[in-house]
This record gives sequence, structure tokens and C-alpha cells, in this order.
Amino acid sequence: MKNSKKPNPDNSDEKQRDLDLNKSHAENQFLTTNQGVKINDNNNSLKSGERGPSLLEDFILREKITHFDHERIPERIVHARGSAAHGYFELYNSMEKYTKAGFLNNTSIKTPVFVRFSTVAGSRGSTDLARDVRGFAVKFYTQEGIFDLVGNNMPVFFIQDAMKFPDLIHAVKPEPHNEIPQAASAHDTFWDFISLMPESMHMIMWVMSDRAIPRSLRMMEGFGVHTFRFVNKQNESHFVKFHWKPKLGTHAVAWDEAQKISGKNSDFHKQDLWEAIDSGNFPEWELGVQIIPESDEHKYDFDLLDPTKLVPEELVPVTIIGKMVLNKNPDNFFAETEQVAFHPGHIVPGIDFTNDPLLQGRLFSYTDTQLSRLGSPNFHEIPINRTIAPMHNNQRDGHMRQEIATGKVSYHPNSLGGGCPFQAKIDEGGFASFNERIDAHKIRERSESFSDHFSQAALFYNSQTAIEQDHIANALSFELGKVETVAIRERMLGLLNFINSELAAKVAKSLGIPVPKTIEKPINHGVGADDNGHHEPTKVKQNIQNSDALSMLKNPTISNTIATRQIAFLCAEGVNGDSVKAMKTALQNAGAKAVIIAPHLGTIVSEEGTEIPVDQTYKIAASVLFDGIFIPGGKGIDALSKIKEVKEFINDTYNHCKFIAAEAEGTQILKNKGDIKEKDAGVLQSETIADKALSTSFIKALGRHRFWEREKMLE
Ligand code: HDE
Repeated sequence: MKNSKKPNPDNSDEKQRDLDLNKSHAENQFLTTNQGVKINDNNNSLKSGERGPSLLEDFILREKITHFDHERIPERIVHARGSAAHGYFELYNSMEKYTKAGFLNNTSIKTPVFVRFSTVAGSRGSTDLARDVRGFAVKFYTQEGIFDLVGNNMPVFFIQDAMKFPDLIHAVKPEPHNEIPQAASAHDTFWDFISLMPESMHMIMWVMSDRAIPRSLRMMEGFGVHTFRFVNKQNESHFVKFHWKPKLGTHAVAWDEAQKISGKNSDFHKQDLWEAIDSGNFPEWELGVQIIPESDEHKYDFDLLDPTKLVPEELVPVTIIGKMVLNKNPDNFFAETEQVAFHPGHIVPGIDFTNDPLLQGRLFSYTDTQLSRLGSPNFHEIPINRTIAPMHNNQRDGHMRQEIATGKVSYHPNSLGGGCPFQAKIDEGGFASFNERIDAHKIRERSESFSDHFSQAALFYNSQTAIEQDHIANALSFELGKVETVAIRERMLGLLNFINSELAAKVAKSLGIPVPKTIEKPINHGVGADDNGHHEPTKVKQNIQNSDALSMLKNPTISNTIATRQIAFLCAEGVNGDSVKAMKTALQNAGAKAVIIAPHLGTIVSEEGTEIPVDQTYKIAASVLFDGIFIPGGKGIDALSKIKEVKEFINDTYNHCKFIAAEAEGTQILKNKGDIKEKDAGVLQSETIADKALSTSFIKALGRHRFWEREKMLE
């Protein structure tokens, strides 16, 4: 076989066909140098004599080592750790009334997408389960060019102006003198900065909530964060906020669990996404929009241009307009996930920016960072970044240029090239910025309308259930407990007190210091407050309502599905085979995965004498890697109760508020554990083997994700 570039059978969409052009396949091929010369010995360098020095002449060794020496590129300055997948976006109803973007007009178009999820603060090799914001970046390969929706799993941001971004990131990254801590905000420099930036308070509520420790990347919401514009054919503009709503619901793990997962499997999210797609359980999100007419720009008591504010869904409902399905894992992590270059400035006709000062700064940053990260202005030619729309211009040359532009003309206007490539009129699809009228003085200032830093922080906190509020208080107690400088803790308590005095009091108790009484107004170094009290942050407005949409627990999974959930079966020799089989079948029928855990790999023999294949041993498996446990019946229970790891397994499952089911003899192991409360509705038990009622109620319970009520029982 001469040609090693063969088309990938999965050429289902235009982008996949485009990527196929660059794929290489080594089956039945000789090993060669980069120049195509076949290699005869890939084990020994060329030497002067068997024991002699290597010869400089060895072009094969030189090429191999040189390439290896240059394999690494700089990791992303933020969002370094990521996982990505291919898929498509499908529109439900035409949005023609609001936008002329083709992919949002035509319901018959399936737009290819590539989506990268990320943590923000950690390095490329850090843990998935850090308490952090998650990036949610979607590249739409539309027929009119690339549209990148580069969002997060939280709808607001820490700061209001791009000018503060390097400071924020310097503060959260490991401290520069000792590079500690990795992928964690629980340290002095972060909270020093935050305690001096009251504008971050709303985002701090989100980051201290369970949104920052998702169960899975497939179970997170996504948000465009900034207000964007839709522009229609009549050149009318509407403001728009983008939302991604996961079909599997929005779920989190417990903080103690997150920390343990980081040790047991720091690739937990990456692997979960990969395996779900690999097994055909394609994750789906629906795209929702909040649309606000231009005329309502000043209607709200917050500024639409302020990225520390959201538009409560109770004020402007989210309209679902389409769905995204991720159905293909990348073929090569570096080529695709690492080299993909997102940019909020990649927009198509029908979508436009607003004057949000954070967004405006981002418009500069992303191309700039690709230049140092990917090394050339030609990064758009890297296959994963290549548009599927026709692309012609007079940009030329630069490092690693791939395109061979023919002809002698590389300027516009020209007559020698027949005027080509020519400009497109607007009705031919040419992009024209929305012609917003701007009449202003050049000024380095922030708008007074950005000064309310506490109302939405309070709105978020007040909208949470009591359980979620406790988690926020606990997260703050953990984070500030790790802060060594007492003055920083005090400043933070002062700020929390502006949000909610009970919250501040709870955290203060854990820190062992009182909420400072002296701070009457927040210290504000963020918006340029001056001695005259100009631009001081305003206090919480009294007319705050609740917004149920902000709580995860008030919004259970639409279908309460347990699809793709992993349930550990705690087994040992002598387990009841019918008990295992019946529960396994019931869970599998509901889409979940039953994982048989036993003291050794291979098979165990049931009390009926049948062989049961084992998936994992107690040395490998840990409760934190599962969504719930089942303890089958059978005489094997004696052996099971003697296994040290089993006790830890059950304790962790119980402490992390997961559902437990046990059958017949399996219930004894729970009864013998004094710390499992008898009246716990999250612990389901039956004395009957292969009890259908038990599996039905277990499946229903697992659909609730967690029995968080148990936390009160554990206090
Ligand atoms: Fe980013 N951000 N960002 N950001 N951002 C980057 O671009 C930046 C912000 C977001 O999976 C960088 O290619 C500035 C908000 C995601 O490849 C960099 C500011 C939001 C990703 C950069 C922000 C984001 C990035 C690093 C403030 C949510 C990962 C590597 C003005 C709406 C994309 C890169 C991926 C990545 C700059 C704020 C989301 C340095 C200057 C707000 C999801 O250019």
C-alpha cells in the first residue's frame, strides 16, 4: 500500500471529511524518516565501532531526537487542562426574526462542532476535580465561517474590566515564589486580591457553590457570560445571552469526595467524557437564549454590559432553540484538543459584540495568545481550526504556511487578478458590524451602573436551598481556613457580611474570629473608588427576589435518568448470583453500569456455584468513583465484612450522601455499622433476594443523584 492517508470511515459531516485530509494511518506501512526514507534499524544509533562514540552523520538519530526535543508547546496561560469532543448542533426553530446567522435560520442544517471543556487555574496535568470554574468552549463550523461560543459553566465572571484579568490570574495561579498550590484557589494571594475586589462577590458565590465541583462535564450548564447581539436581515439588533442546558441535569460531587477523586483518578472527568462517547452514550445539551430588545437596554437595575451580572430567568425566560450532541472522541489529543484555538472574536454575520469591557479585552487576547502558544499567525490552517467555509484573502506567508496561493496578485484592489478575491455585499453575506451610535468622551472610567456588587451575590445565595447554602459556607470556611493572613480573612468576612450576615457568621465561627464590625463600606480597589466616595459599591437592594433557576437542587434532572451512572456491586466469594443478576439487569435496562467489585480479578463463585466475572478489585475501586452501591445477599457476606476496604467503601458512600441498596444477608453489613442511621431513607433494604421492588426504588433514588438530607443526620 503506497498511500498511508486513507479516508476515515466516520466521514459523517463536512468537518470530519475536512479533517480526514490530514489523518495518517500506519497499518501495513514501513517506518520512515520524515523525508520518507525507510528505516532499517530503529534500535541502534550509528557508531564508530560497536562501543565507539555516535557519529554526527546519523541523520536518523538526529532527526528523531531533534523532533522529540521540540515536541512541547506552551500550555494555555489559563484553561490549560482540557477535554474535547466532536459533535453537531441542530436548530429546532428558525431564529430569523432575530438573527441572520445561517446556522440559526435553517433547521435542516446540522452544524459540526468541536467542544473543549477545561479547568481554569491548574496546569495541563492537574486534577479534574479542582474547585474551579469550567471552560465550555464551542466551535461551530458554520457554512458562513467559524463561530466560537467561548463560555464557562457559570454565567458571570470575577471582574468587570479586562484590565484586571492578568491580576486575577496572577492571584489565583500558584504563588510565584514556590509554585504552590497547584489548581487551587485556597491560598493567600487569591483571597488577598478577591477581598480587595468587591465586584467579584457574585462570582465568588458561584465558585464556592457546588457548581465548581461537577459530577461530570456532561452534567454542567454552559453560559456565554457576556451579553452578545443578534442582528437580523433588517439590521435590527437584540441583546442575547446564551445558555447550554445539559440533558442529564446539573449535578455535583461533595467537596470531600472531590478531593479524594483527585487522588484516586485525577482524570475522572476526562475519562467519563471519553467513555460515555466511546460507549455510544452521547452527551447532549440544549441551546437556550434570553433575548432582550434594544429598547430594554436600560430597563433593569443592573447593566447588561456588566459581566458580573446575569439576567434572572424570571425576568427574561430562556427560549430553547436547538440541541448539541457530542458523538465522536478526538483521534489525537495534541492535534485536536491541544491545538484548537478558540476566540470570542470569531463571529459570523448575524451575531455581534456588545461594549462589555471584559468582552472587548478578550477580543484582543485570544489571537495574541495563539501567536505564542501555537507559534504562527497561520494557526487558522491547523486542521482543527480550519473553516469549512471557502477562505480566500491576501494574507500571505509566515511560519509554517500550508496554503499554496497561486497567481501573482496578493493585494486588493487589483485589476491583474480580475479584482479577486472580491468584497461581499451585505446581502451576499458580507460581515458588517452593527452600526451602533457612539457619542462619548474618551475616558478611563467605569460606569456608575456597574457599582452594585452585592445584590446579585445575595440573590444567588438567597435562591439556594439550605443544603446548598451550607455547602457555600463550608467551601468558604475551607478556602479561608487555608489563608494564613488573618487580615485577609477579616476583609472577606466583612464582604460576606454585605451579602448575608448569617453566611458571614457561619464562616466566622469556623475561622474562630468575629465578623469585623468596623467595615461599614467595602474596601474597593477595583473600580477606582476615590477619596470623595465616587463609585463606591452600593449596598444590597432590598427588593431582591429568589431565582429558582440558580439552584441546582431546585432543578432536578428533567427525566431523572440514571443513564451512564456507575453502580458498584460489593461482592465476595459466595455472593448470591440471583441477587447480582437481577439488580444488574434492572440497572442496565435503565442505562446504568453495574461494576462487580471483588477481592480478586478473574471470576468469583456464587453461592449457587455459578461464575461471576469481576470488573475491579477493592485495591483499585473506591466509593468516590461510583454513583451508588449495591450489596447483594448470599453467604459471601461474612467474607465481605472482613475486607478492610469494604468498610471505607461503605463509609464514604454514606458520608457523601449517595444511595445504598442492600438485599437479604447484604443488609447485615449495614446493620452492623453503628454510624448508618436506621431511618435513613437513602439506604434501601430488602430481606428478599432479587426483589423487584428494591431495584425499582433504587433506580428511582439514584435518579435523584444524592440524598443530601443525610448531611443533617451526620452532624
Ligand atoms: Fe478566557 N482566555 N479570558 N475567558 N477563556 C483563554 O485563550 C481571557 C474569560 C475562556 O478551551 C486564553 O486560547 C481574557 C471569560 C475559555 O481553548 C486567553 C479575559 C470567559 C477558554 C484568555 C478572559 C472565558 C479561555 C488562554 C478577560 C467566559 C479556554 C488560551 C478579559 C465567558 C478555551 C486561549 C479553550 C482561554 C484570555 C475572560 C472563557 C489567554 C484576557 C469571561 C473557555 O486568551
